[in-house]
Amino acid sequence: MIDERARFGEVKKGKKPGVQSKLAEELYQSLKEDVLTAPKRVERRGTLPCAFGKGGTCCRVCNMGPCQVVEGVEELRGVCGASAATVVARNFARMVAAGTSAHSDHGRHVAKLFYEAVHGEVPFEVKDKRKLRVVAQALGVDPSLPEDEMLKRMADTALQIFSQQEGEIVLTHRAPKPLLEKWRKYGVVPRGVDREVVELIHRTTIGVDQDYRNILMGAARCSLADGWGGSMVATELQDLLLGNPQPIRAKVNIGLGVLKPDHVNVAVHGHDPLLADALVMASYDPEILSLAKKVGAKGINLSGICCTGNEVLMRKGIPVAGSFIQQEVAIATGALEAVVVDVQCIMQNITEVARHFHTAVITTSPIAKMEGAVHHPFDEKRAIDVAKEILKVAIERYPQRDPAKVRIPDSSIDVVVGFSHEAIMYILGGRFRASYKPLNENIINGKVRGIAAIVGCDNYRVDEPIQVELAKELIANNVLVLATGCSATQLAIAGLLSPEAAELAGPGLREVLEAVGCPPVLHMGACVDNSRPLISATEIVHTGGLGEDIYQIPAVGCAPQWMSEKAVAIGMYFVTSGVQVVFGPDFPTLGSKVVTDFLFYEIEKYFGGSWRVARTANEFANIMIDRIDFGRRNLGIDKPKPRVLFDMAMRRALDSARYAPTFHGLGCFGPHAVRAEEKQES
Ligand code: BF8
Repeated sequence: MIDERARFGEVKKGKKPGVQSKLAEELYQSLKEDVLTAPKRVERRGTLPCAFGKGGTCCRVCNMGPCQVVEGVEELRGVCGASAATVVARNFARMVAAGTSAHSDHGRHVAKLFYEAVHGEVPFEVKDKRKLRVVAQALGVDPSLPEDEMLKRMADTALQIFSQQEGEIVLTHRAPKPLLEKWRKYGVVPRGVDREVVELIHRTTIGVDQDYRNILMGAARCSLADGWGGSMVATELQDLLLGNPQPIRAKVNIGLGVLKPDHVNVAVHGHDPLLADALVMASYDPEILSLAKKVGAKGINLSGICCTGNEVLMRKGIPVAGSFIQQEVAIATGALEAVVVDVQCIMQNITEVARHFHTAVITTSPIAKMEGAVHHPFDEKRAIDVAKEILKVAIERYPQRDPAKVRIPDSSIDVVVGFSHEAIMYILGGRFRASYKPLNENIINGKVRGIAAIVGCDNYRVDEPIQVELAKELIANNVLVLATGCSATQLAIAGLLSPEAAELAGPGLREVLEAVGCPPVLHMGACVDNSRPLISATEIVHTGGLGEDIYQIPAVGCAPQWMSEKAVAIGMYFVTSGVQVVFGPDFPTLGSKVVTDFLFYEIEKYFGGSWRVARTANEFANIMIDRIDFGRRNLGIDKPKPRVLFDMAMRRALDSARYAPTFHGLGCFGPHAVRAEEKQES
């Protein structure tokens, strides 16, 4: 265990930590020696991360410590007697609570905005009327109510998901029934997001829950409040307010086309798409354009970083400049007038890099201020006005740009993004019969071996883009890849989000992709949108032929360079939903064998999912393909034989289930209802 931990953070000879690409290396090299960047900080720290902290065996929940504990050594328990298992489980659970709180505070913000929008208090309105009634049903609101009343009830229910003290978060009822019943049996159905987070923090304080299994089941419950609660609210209501992503062409990478030398360049960075959306609209405002022209620029050019970038990429086709580990290099181009940040994954160090350029770092959230930044609070009530004020700050910086410092490489990449779970239904199911049936059939007949989600962060302690090699290996083995977050950006930059990349796929997958013109890696959005693959998995189950529960689908997930606590919460809700999740290049419980065994093996008996750890792309691919093949064997679809998906009796049973107005999966209530709704719109 200790050896495994100690290997993390080692940088191979000739490699640079956190750089991961030639382009980033060149941009970093262009900086003066005295600019302290994150890769330099990794090198200058000169030490590997603390082995106790890494393995989860440092306890600092009281002032008798910090206690560094060692499993199996009686003298090296905590002062209070806490065992390594207790300490490791507590630390893991606290990561889940922190990650859940981050996604859910974001979700609450969106729910509050939705409430204000339907009560006419903010200038936002529902854009996606088609999805509206599906979400209403998922929230337990009667979709046949008059729209005004339905919207108000939806807003109340969405807020209640956070504040509810008892009962079950209603969105968990979207899960396949057998899974929901397991959650009920083991007492992990979340009651309300706030309650689960507060309780988990409480039970992991000094002298409360000391049974590692009980703590980890608490973490499971809290994580479900994230995936099937806070995150799902964020995704679904953002889709309603800002539009449901649909496949769209765009550009990524730090390069010409993403950044424009003759424009005022503004990067949006963080996670909240609301301000970014307003900035997009404000960038076309005649007053703003005329101000930009006055300072000699041709206009305003927006790009994105991290998950705010993914949000505007998915919905508007605004280019993404980079992932988490590219936030400094974007500034190092010398061509950014402003980086507008909201919340999460914004490194404190960007102000250090920005101060060597003319770039303004503009904070906009009252809960996320930074030293060295300009604070300009976002107010949804005057969204466009605030966005214009922010753009004016950027415009003022344009004349200060030093042409001698500008380096915009010629390296942008074309991508197709915007694969919401609904878009996948249309792309693979056909324009007039949105369905996962063709996907299921192709999994059953073996053309598509299975599905792998590559999600999560990139990490300055890692020296190679593991995701890219892994994705290539998976698609060559006929595995369809779904991606979100910074992993999606890495894969986009590697060119895997273009339909032409289908030629890298194995023959079966390639045939399916080329028939519909789809890339082999489907970008499903930001980290908070990991609720989308949950809904897709549920819909695959409901479509039929691949088991009755998510754990039976030949599907697997991974986060090869996880960095944030949010990734731990996401991983845990996937595991608790029945998915095997592979983390790398390390795992936060390796300091306790019993805790790790629980998470890697025992938990599978309860929910069907489990954790694994891998370090290289090869290790990831082996574990993930093995899991997919295991699923295929269990379903009896591992042999290449023609198979009839449904006989007529099954088909009739399925059709009657689909036409019944119950919620499941996407909350579909049958093609007739959708047609009626479309009629209404027209
Ligand atoms: O939420 S993938 S580095 S930006 S935590 Fe952060 Fe990780 Fe990127 Fe989005 Ni997610």
